Amino acid sequence: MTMAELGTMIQERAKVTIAIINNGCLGMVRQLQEFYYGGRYHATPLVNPTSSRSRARTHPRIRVTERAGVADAVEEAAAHDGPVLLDIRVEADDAVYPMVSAGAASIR
Ligand SMILES: Cc1ncc(C[n+]2csc(CCOP(=O)(O)OP(=O)(O)O)c2C)c(N)n1
Repeated sequence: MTMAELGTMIQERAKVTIAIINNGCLGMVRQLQEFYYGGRYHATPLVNPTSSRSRARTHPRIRVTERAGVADAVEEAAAHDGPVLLDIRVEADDAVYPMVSAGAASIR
């Protein structure tokens, strides 16, 4: 239901690249579970639907698993005359800052 633009870009053969910074989880919620709930992770890891979905619907899908591969992948995507999905795998446990804890104000 989300990312309907994937379907549109395939249908229209649009020369569009979507890059997913794929941490394999609901990162913000995972981070709260890490810092405030002792790393008791629940319902945050994702079997990422983008992989199977893109295999079925986009050509090509380029998966990047090493930092060194990013530049080549971007060039490959740019050279392709049509839609591309860049699936850039990153670590799940990289935290994002600043963070606002649950119930706190975002401005002090
Ligand atoms: C409709 C709705 N449900 C739940 C949430 C709570 N929520 C905030 S961030 C988040 C996880 C987001 O994960 P992802 O989109 O993969 O981004 P990441 O944090 O990993 O960068 C959730 C579930 C929300 N903001 N909106």
